[in-house]
Amino acid sequence: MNMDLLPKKDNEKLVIQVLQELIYRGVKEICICPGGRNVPFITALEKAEQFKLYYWPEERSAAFFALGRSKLMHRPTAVLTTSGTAVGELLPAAMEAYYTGIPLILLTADRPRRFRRTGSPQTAEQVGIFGHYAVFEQDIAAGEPCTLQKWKQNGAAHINVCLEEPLNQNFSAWEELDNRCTKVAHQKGDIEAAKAALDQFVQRNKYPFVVVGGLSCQARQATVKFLADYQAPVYLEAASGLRENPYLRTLSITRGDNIWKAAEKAGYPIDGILRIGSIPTLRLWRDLEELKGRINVCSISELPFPGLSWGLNYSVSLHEFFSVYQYSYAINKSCSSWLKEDQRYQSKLLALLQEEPQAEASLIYHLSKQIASSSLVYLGNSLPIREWDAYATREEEHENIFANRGLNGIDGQLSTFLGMCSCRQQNWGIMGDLTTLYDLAAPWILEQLKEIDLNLLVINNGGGKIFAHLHANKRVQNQHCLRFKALADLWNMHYEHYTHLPKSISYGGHRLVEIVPNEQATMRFWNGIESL
Ligand SMILES: Cc1ncc(C[n+]2csc(CCOP(=O)(O)OP(=O)(O)O)c2C)c(N)n1
Repeated sequence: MNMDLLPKKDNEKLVIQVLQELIYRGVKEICICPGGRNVPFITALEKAEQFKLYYWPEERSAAFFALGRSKLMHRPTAVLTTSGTAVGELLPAAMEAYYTGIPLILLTADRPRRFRRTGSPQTAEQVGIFGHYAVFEQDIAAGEPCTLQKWKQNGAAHINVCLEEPLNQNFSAWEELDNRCTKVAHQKGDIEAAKAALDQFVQRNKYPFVVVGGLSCQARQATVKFLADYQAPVYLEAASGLRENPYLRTLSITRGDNIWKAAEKAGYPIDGILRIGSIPTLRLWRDLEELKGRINVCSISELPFPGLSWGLNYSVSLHEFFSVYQYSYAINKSCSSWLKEDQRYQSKLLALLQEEPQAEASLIYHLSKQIASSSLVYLGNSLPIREWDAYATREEEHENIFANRGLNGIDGQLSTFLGMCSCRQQNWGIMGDLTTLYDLAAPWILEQLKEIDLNLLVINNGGGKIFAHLHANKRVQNQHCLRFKALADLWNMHYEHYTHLPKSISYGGHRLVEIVPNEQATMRFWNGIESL
């Protein structure tokens, strides 16, 4: 049999069919992780003008980078792998995509089906490998149609493509591709049910408190209008883009710790929590878990997760919902003494931040003053996002704050940040040291992002300091004395190291800025905060 002719054509048709489907679904960028089995795709893509290509030697970072691209561009990005363990490396990003509803395409090359369960080289059970975390999956071989029509772009879609040998071949059929892209009909959710739930919430609760988590840009304006009408005290997380919103300043509670006690002391015993947007980082949200039956909770968000083992979530387009929701009740009880107390806390906090400039919180505060408000700021888990929420300046309106808060992982953070960087604005990523160590291969891509400037700030507090408050055993923190200059050198990044922040941190090119807080100052700061 002439091995060259038939399979060659089959692979060509199959690959082109899949790429055509990606174009229909709006994919414009593909992260290629080369291997043997995905050669037909690579050969085809090298000829294609329809896609921007990124080349990665490592799949986990590639998938998180693709997730960042999808977040930035509001369209799916694909990551292409070879067969075997390469496929498994995509799981963490798929998990994050699932909980944040970000569209991501996992395009995995596979060996032909007859090799399944044989233990034959580089043959894994790739179908079903992502379990829950592929909201759509298709396993295809030559002669079978590829369609993502049923995929709602609400998480990862897995396309597993079985390719026959020979894999090395030329492609001829590019001119046949159709460059049109189909529009996804985003589900609106049950707006009536959400209205009824919110009506009930506002009528029922005398002392409501609103927590706003991450919001899409589109949702913000209508949400602000509702909050300004509602006049309930509100905690605005940085990822909402509303933290410093001038229309909400007079309603905004800024102290995130001790909320229950502070409210009660000020004569405002919270009886209901209204959550808008993604699951909050705020401690209060975790406390709620224990308060079942004692507090009313209503969640309105774009995602289908209640974020508690109890309580209902109404999943709607926030823009559409708040554009039509008519608020027509009056809250009985004023929260002005709580707000006044909160303002007093703010002034004392500012004094403490000035007093301890080398404490970690103060470094974040000073950084936030230096970062232009138009910048994209990506906050790593876990202290950077919490510290920014609590201590960043409120004088600058930072609206472009991003993080991966689907599962709060410390993996893939640098890659997601790099995926979100663009030439449109300054790009600042703020990461913990273990978070940085987790994603050491991420800066691989910098060489392919030559035209983009960015500052990667590593807050090196010598381990997982988030655990300092939780565990007596210091080993839990994985303490270390590592410095990050070698990482900057490896990836040709400019390197700077600070214990005090200078008046202004340089920006331009690719920079790794290591910031080392003073442990004693941080301790003094914490003691100071507790006594405020
Ligand atoms: C993939 C993953 N593994 C483990 C954890 C648990 N975890 C949460 S925070 C943290 C330590 C983070 O340390 P670092 O990046 O230095 O940040 P810091 O706490 O000092 O701000 C760990 C291991 C996680 N969130 N994600």
